[in-house]
Formats: sequence, C-alpha cells, structure tokens
Amino acid sequence: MRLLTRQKLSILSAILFSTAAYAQTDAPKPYGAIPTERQLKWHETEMYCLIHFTPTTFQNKEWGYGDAAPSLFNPTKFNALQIVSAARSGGFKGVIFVTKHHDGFALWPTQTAAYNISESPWKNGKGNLVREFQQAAKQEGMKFGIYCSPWDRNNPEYGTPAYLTIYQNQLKELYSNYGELFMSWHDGANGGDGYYGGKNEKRKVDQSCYYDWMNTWAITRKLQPNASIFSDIGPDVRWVGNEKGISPETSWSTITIKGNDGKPAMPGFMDDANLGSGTRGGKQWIPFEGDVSLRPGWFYHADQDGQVKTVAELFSIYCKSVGHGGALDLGLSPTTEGLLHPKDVSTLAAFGKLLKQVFNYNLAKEAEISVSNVRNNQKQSFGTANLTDASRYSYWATDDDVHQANVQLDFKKPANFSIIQLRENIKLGQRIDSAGIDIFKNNQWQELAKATSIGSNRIIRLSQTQTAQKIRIRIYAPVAIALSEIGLYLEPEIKSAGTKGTANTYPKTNWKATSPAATGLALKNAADNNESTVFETRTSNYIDLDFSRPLVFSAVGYLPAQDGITAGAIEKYELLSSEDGKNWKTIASGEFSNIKANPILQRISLAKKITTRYLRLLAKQTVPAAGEKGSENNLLRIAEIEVYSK
Ligand code: FUL
Repeated sequence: MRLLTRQKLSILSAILFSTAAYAQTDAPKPYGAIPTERQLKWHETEMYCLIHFTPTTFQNKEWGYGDAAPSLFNPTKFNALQIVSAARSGGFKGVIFVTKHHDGFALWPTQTAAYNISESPWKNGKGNLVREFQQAAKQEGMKFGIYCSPWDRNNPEYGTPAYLTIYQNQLKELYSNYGELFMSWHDGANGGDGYYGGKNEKRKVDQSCYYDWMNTWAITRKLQPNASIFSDIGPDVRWVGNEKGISPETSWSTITIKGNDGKPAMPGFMDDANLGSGTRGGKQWIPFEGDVSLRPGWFYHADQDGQVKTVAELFSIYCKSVGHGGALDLGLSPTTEGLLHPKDVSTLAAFGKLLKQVFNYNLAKEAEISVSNVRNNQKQSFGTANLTDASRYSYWATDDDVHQANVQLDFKKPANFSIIQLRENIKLGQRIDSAGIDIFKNNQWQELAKATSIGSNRIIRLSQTQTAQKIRIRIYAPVAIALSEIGLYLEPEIKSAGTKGTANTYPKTNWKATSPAATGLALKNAADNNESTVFETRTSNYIDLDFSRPLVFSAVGYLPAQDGITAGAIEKYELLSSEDGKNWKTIASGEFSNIKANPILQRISLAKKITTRYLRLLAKQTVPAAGEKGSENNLLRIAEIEVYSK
C-alpha cells in the first residue's frame, strides 16, 4: 500500500515537474492579438486554388451580365479530378469553387433561384458542379471551400431585402450539403448594372448594411464553425488590396480595420489603405490572402493561352504571399470543355516540383546553433533544437526581459543558400519587430538582409546565392522572443516552363494620337510601347488614333495605367472607327469588368475583321478618383492601346 502511494507520488511529481509541464506554466504571455484555432489551421494550409467556371466562360467574359442562356453551359469533357489533381500537383492543399459568380448562375441545383445548373443541358439538367468538386477534393485529399457571390446580376430581387434572404438561403444550402468547408469566400464587388430578371438596369446597394454581414456570417459560424471567412475585411482572412497575389515587404497579420463615414467597416465599405501592410499592434488578428489568377483573367480566354504565368513568376508570388505570412490563392480557369488547358496543367506540375526541390531540405539542420539567451535556461523546453524541428509551435524563447537576442549558425563547411525562412510561434502573437541577417566574411560580420513582420512565415529571398560558414540572426522585439523555425534553402536556377506568347501587335511608329484639349508628348504615352507611361486627361472622354494608313484588324487592346492608380481606368467603353477622321461609326461597346481590382490588358474582339485608318476609344465610365462620386468623375487614363494584326 505504502509502496503504491510512493509510486503514485513519484509519477505525479514526474508529471508536474516534467519539462513539458514546466513549459506550459513558464511560457511567455501572448502578445497583442492572437489567431483563433480556425485561423491557425488556415495558416497551416498556406496554398489553395480558386476555380471560376460558369456560363461566363462560354461567353468569353470576366463578369457575366446575368443574361446568359442556361443552354450555353454544356462542358462536354468536364472532369473535376483533372482540375483538382493539377492543383494538388502544384503543391496546393485546398480548392475553393465559385458556386455562383456575379452572373447569378448557381452551379448546384439550388431551391432558391431558377437560374441554376438544372436548367442547363449538361448531364440533362441532373448535374451538380459543387458536388463534383467536393468529391474530387475529397479523393485528392484536398480541403474544400466555396465562393458564393453576394452580387447577383440575374436575380430580379437583387437590391431588395428579399434578395438577402435568398442569398442567406443559398449559403445555408452550400453549408449543409457539401461536407466540412475550410473557407467561405465573400467578395466585395458590387458593380451596379445587370440583367435583374430582364430589367436591365443599374442597382446600387448600400454596402455598409445591405448584406447584414454580421448576421449572414453568424450562419457561417453556426453551420461551418471551422470555415475561415474571407472578405475584404476578414473576419478571419483579409484581402491584400490587389489581385496580383502579393503583399508589401512589411505585412503584419494584425490590423485595425476602419470603416467609412464613422460607420463600422464592411466588405467594399472600409478604409483600404492598410489592407496590404496590416497594422503593427493592430487590434485584430486578420492575416491576408494573396489572390491572383494563373492567367491574366479569372475566367478562361483562349487568347490568354500565351499568358499563363511562368514558374518563375509563380515562385516570386509565392515568396511575397506565403513568404510574407499570408496565403496564396491561385485562380484556375477551366476551358469550355471543362478541363484545364494542358499549359496550365504542366505549369502547375512544374511549380509543385520546384517548391519540393527548394524546401525539401533545411540546410540549417546541419549547423550547430547557439543563442545568446534561453528562457529560464530551460534548454529542453525553449532551446535551439526547436528551431529546426519543422514544428510551427515548438520554439526557442528568451527571458521576459531579453528583447534583443542573436542566433548563430556554425557550419562544418561553408553552406550555399539563397533563402532564409523565419517563423514565430504565432499562438503567442506576432512579437518580433525586426530581424537582421549577417554572414561572417573577411573576418567580420556583414549584414546580408533585414526583415520586419515575421509572424507565421517570413521568406527572405536573396538576389544571389551566398556562401558562408557562420550566419548570425539578430532579433529585436518589444517582449520576449518566441521563434519557432529557422530555414536555410538553396533555390535552383529556375527553368521557365515555356515563355510568354508573342502579341501580334501592329508597330506604332507612324501613329498620331489626338484628344480634345490635350496636347504634347503626354498623348503619345498612349501609343509609345511603354507600359509605364500614362496618357491622362480630364478634358475629354476619348482618344483618337490616326494610324497614317488603313490597318486590317479584328481585335484592339486597352492597357490601363500600371502605376498602381486605378482611378481613370475605363470600366465601360465604346470603340469607333472612321475612314476620314470625321465621320465615326461604333464597332464595339461593352464593359471591362473587374478592371479596378485587376487592371490588366483588356482585349476587345470584333465580330469581324475591319479595315480602318482612324480609331476612337471612348470611355463611357471610368473608375472614380478617391473621394469623387461616379457622376463627377471625368478622369481618363491610358497606358497603352494595341491593335492586333492576328
Ligand atoms: C473579384 C471578382 O469581381 C472577380 O471576378 C473574381 O471573382 C475575384 C476572385 O474576385 O472580386
């Protein structure tokens, strides 16, 4: 009996005083805003894809107007597995399917609206794309998420309170029938005009309250408690403020989101100045997602087959999204057949291979690691072994009063590396202010790089390979440091999987540009083959081009300014031609959808070839400058106009 008690006692004390139990009680106190369990899982996911495939694909548009006949939708070779397995080969861990885009066509047989897949000829109206993607994701071991556009250009009720109920019911259907979702993606685009049951009118909604987001997201929380909610402002994952997929160099996972006009922030209704950088010490933990498409547009366009991003471009985006503590959300665009184009498939596979090659082996494991301080001298709990064990949550920590410390890596023989990776244990918040990396060269320490905003992941990509036997990392924080990982990697020379296609554009040598009241060189900026010069005017809403001889063409390109200013980009256009520069006739008109968020080259394809010497690009609506209402806006900005010979 006595013996048993003694045994019990010793077991108890072993538990109490084991290093693990010690670590629990002795861990640094969390600093500032910290992630939820749901957000931790999202951080671990790092890479996922966003699939756009609706009747809009068949119309070769970016934003469907809401009037496409359901009969258009008939992808004869559709294969969700081909698409999802290509995503997996790229190293992506999840897929989000656009279950309904702005055109309003539901890709599942919803009870909430007639405009849905059951009206299409595909599988005789018995098909369900959401189900197909859910099952393919399951089969490939990938996470599954949904995007259901709040803006609906088809629904006759859009703009009234009745539509909100329809939208919430759509979410309920999606949340209840397709297993566990890892993300619910809510975009902030609300363009205004649309088909709306045949009304063909402009409907504006008050984004500060129309979607009643707090109650709408309460449905998400109730039915899909593990799904991270993405929107411009979170609450779990925020937009990065562009569709290039990248954040600025400094990008905190903490942010204080502010609304407009003294009202609370809502998607599409917020101060977006800090979306990219976040806020040091911000009130909320809302990391960013970098969304970008593998192609220029989110939907498939055959004329963009030559513009699939290269592996080198993808890797650079990866380093500035995942490598800045966010996630990479890469757009995939199935063709009208319902498959990914072979070029997209091979690019994804090559990208996945590269990631494996780079991050397969952490060179830091070969180094002897020493640090200037270990918390309470508890090497077992807070020591350097934690720095290379590939666990995000085991960590090296300093004493509470040690806010600056060094980590030194000593190699037996010189190591070659070009990437340094740092991670904090974010369960304890984003603690580190900055880090400096030094190498020991010519008998002295030399600074190689600096970084701020470490957080869940910070990739420092050097411009060239370095060779060093001693590396030192200096870390500065306002509180005790809790660093979980140090990685050193060597990037191979990236062989590009194919180069970008040639554009087949006419040379602009003898072109003359005119626009009322605009003079001089600035006009030439619109046709000088230089993407970084901009023609800007407030005195006219069009520009005329005189080619000096008739040109034969069936497509024209408009490149909005590439200087980061989206104001003045053309949203609605009219294209006119003339034989003599006096009498004009309209040859095309339409919208450049999504140009504000994604200011890429826009291609206008004409119904048939024309021969003409004069061309007018007329802006019927442009993106207003900050603080200007649409009606007061008269700014027009053009980086380049192209005329395609083929
Ligand atoms: C945006 C939309 O307007 C685009 O069409 C696309 O869906 C992108 C991912 O989000 O807000």
